[in-house]
Amino acid sequence: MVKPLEGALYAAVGGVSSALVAATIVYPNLWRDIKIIRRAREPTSRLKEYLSAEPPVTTVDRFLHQVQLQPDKPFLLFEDEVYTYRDMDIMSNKVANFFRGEGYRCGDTVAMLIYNEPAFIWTFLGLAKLGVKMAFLNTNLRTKSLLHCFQVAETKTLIVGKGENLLDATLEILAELQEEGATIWLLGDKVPPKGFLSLDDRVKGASDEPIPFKLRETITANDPICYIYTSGTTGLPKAVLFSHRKMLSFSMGPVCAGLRRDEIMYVVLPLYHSNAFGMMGGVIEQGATLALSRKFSASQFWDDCRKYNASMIPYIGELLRYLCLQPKRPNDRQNNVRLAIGNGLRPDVWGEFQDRFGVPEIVETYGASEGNVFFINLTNKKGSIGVASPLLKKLGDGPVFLLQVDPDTYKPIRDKNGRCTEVNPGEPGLLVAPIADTSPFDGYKANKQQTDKKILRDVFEDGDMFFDSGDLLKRDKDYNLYFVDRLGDTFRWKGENVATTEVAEVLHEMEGVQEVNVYGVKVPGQDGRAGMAAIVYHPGHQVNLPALFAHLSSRLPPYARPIFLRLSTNADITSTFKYKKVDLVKEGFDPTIVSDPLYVRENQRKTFVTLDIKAYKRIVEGKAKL
Ligand SMILES: *[C@@H]1O[C@H](CO)[C@@H](O)[C@H](O)[C@H]1NC(C)=O
Ligand SMILES: CC(=O)N[C@H]1CO[C@H](CO)[C@@H](O)[C@@H]1O
Repeated sequence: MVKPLEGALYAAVGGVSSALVAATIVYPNLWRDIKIIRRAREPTSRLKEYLSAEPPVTTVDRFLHQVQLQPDKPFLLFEDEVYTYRDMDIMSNKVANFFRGEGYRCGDTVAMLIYNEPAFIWTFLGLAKLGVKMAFLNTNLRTKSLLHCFQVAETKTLIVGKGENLLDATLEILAELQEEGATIWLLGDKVPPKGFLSLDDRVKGASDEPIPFKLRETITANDPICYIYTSGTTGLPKAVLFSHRKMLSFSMGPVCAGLRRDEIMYVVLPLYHSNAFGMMGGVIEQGATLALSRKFSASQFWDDCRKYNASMIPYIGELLRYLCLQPKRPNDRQNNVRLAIGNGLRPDVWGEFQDRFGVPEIVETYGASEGNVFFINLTNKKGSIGVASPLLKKLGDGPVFLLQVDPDTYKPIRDKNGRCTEVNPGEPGLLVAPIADTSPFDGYKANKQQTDKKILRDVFEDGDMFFDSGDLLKRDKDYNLYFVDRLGDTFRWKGENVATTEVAEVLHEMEGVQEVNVYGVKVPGQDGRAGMAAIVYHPGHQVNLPALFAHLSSRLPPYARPIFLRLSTNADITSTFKYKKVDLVKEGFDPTIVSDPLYVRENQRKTFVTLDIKAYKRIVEGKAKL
């Protein structure tokens, strides 16, 4: 496990040696731990150095350092375009000078709604050169959720990237944005519709003079570099304060995994998520090259890896699974990818992926964008996300704990003194990490209530404070950690977190809906959970399934739209809802178990159709597209 660690403790390990040999007899995991320490030591002390400088060394400083060192080195490959470090520097200077002229200053915020494209990166770099923060809006969001994300950022500026969908999504909320007095910039050479201004023209004409450092010299390590949105345990997405400290620690992930200057990392995940954004930080940190795709295409993926000569690929679990589901091709193993790094890889895909595509190493990490824990598997334990051993703890890794939880309430179990208890090896427990100066929890912007909800107090003694990850993990007797599941009101589907309460809110807008309970059900052969909505209608109400389908499609991003419906007239499934959820989840979508009528989404026919035993079988056998 590697966290924002205290590097000095690692340095101490170098000198000790023979005494430790004796220690392996009593502590058999010693060599493993030493291997981890070796691999993490250098990046860890680098991180510490950056953070302790005043003002701290930030990602922008690291970028400028690389520009000086290797201006002509390609930094970004996108489709058939190549941008060197110098190109990106010039473009970002133009962006910065333009916004500077418009009066933007250190501490201001600009929202951006942009797919992966070069402009994402130079706009980010340009604004960061001024110390202006960005709010990265999720390009899947529409209407109320999108507007909400813009509003919490407390900005008056929105930059919209290329792509019809983004334009449409913005047009849908244009009136509300204008009411807030927002200026809306459009990227690309399209003539902007009424209400939008063209940014490219302005930026092209701007000066490319370097930006004086003093414009951002007041930045501290805990200031946000950007806001990244997460759908947490309740309702609408929350804006995570993604600090410079966190950006630098995330950047060290690929560094720990050995990313070299001469290597190319191929990123297909959206840059507005912390995962891909942090990876880009790693590329900058090492002065390597980033190959970027607008979006993920399973059939195109390996051709692109070959085209770019990529040697490192970030993933989320589902991504590697989709690659494995592609028809086999004779050139599957012809690629230069030596390492995949990411999170959420399930053990059943791990081996298959490595064998089929000949990828020698997988580095599994764990870390939520808002969390204060970050693990990285630097051992060799299939399926493990990292190690939290007593030795590593002593050497400066922040401690983490797995707590017993009540399966009905999803809350930690407290003993008669109100204290929590750790689980035994092999048992799933709630991951918590103490909140400290070196592992702060920055919380969510303008949402004290949600921030407080993620803090667990009086866990082992009065007044202590822990970050509540909301994730169930287990550890084996050798202190390897394994991800088990997300707890409570969110579940993962297609690599995104679905907030059940947000889906429920949208369903409640439909006429005739009396009660709703949204949860995720396990589907064999699929990662995460498929969304299911149990709905109770007012007595006598006729359900209009196509209308329900249309409503969900217009209000929710694709991954959040329920796959299954369970319609009931029996109001008492709601009276004890909280506890009932556990049973509902258990019953799943099996029509032989569930007595209420069940329906499944039919995207082609734009409605829900009856889920009978035949349809159920097709899904379980992996023959139906969900
Ligand atoms: C591909 O990248 C590797 C480094 O990962 C490098 O050694 C090799 O020369 C590159 N091949 C080509 C054709 O550029
Ligand atoms: C960096 C590292 O050692 N990663 C390992 C994580 O676990 C897998 C599964 O055994 C190994 O293949 C990786 O090498």
